[in-house]
Amino acid sequence: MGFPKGFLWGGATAANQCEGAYLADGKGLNTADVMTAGDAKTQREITAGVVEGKNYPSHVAIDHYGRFQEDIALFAEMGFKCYRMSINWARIFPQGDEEAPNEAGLRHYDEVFDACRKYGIEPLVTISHYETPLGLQKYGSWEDRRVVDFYLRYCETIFTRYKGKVKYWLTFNEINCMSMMPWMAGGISQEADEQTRMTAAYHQFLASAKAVQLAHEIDAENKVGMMYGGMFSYPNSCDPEDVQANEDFMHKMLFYCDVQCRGYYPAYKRKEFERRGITLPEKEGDAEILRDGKVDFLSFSYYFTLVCGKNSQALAIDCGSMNTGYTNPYLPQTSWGWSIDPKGLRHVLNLFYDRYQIPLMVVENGLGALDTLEEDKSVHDPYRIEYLREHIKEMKKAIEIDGIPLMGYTPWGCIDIVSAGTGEMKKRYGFIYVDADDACKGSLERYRKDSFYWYQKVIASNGEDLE
Ligand code: BGP
Repeated sequence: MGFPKGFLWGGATAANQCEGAYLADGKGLNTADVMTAGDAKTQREITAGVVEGKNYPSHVAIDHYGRFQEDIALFAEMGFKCYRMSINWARIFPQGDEEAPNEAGLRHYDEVFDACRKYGIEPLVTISHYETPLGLQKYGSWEDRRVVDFYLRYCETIFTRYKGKVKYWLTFNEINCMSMMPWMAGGISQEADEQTRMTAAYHQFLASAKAVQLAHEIDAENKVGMMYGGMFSYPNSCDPEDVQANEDFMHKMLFYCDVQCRGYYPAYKRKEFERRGITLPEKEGDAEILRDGKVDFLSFSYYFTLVCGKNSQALAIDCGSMNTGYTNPYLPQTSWGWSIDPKGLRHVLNLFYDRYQIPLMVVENGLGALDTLEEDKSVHDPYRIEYLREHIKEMKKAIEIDGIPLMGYTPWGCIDIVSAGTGEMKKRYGFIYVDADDACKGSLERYRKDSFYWYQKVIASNGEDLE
């Protein structure tokens, strides 16, 4: 019983949140590079280009670009079987629309993947993780169908270059965030209307479906997944109106999974578009592309659950947090107001498996918290161990009791990195502490937290030893 042999225990990062070196070796600007740091009460600012004197966390981050050998050695010390990371698109195509790739960028990731494989760590590569090249703004980014072809040129380049080194891919990070954070999700204005956001999402679905087929053609070993940003809610009461309102909220999110796992737009979404006068830029042959480009597995992030009801607020992420107007009185919250709901993870695994009957992977989970670096450079984070332990217990039940085919688990921010939602370093997730403040200033030295040693035991025992 327990976790299957070969379960992909590991950890996750994203290039724009850890690499830094934002202009090194020919890299172009991406959407993250013009987002300033904010905090739990101050929205990150999106500037037109880089403005002198403002704090852009992606520019230095934790210098994973220069320190990846040391970092991957630490991941290997924990016993990682898998490292989820992203390729920074603008390192490979600096403007996004070049004919030829940037060799220096390709060489960097050759070295990263060689380092992983040296330790027997499987890379799990997010092709686009909130890092759309800023150069694509000249086309209106994902609103323009030509960006589909630029994305596929990028995919063909990396699928071919890293054939034999990488076989697990994710097409877009949290693709459903196009509805709440279009700038991060695809370089679409935060003020864009629903028609624009749905047009951009449509093009990303096409791109994802074509990438799945291309990946299989280039290497039959390739497994390509989608990645859903964990928006899961419970109805505020058994009042049928609350139940319906919750269903409506979940439909707004789950349709992203329906399209990529079933291969077509669900009827409830088509009807909504009719009511709202939203039209999709569908062309001859598109339906077959979506049908033939279904993903091999579904991956998702899971941090919290929400509550929705008949008086829910509009769908909106505010300073990195989703506020529906309701909170769950049965659940504690983190310092950033995210509910802590381990049992919800088993519920969600069953929701997805019941809906799609394909393998699943939890590629983000973790506790963002204020950690303290002690005089002796130790970090005591029992709260993080507790959070992860309880979620791992629920994954185990999903496997043992519900028969869910769970592929792996890559907790988020396996090393302290920049928060996407707030741009802070102080919201720490890592098993490894990084000496950097919110301006990414500090020694950048790495220190093992107590959770580092705990997770090492979890992996060594294949999830049996959780104490
Ligand atoms: C998800 C992103 C990750 C990561 C995570 C944690 O939305 O996929 O990039 O940032 O959220 O959120 P935050 O960093 O805002 O605490």
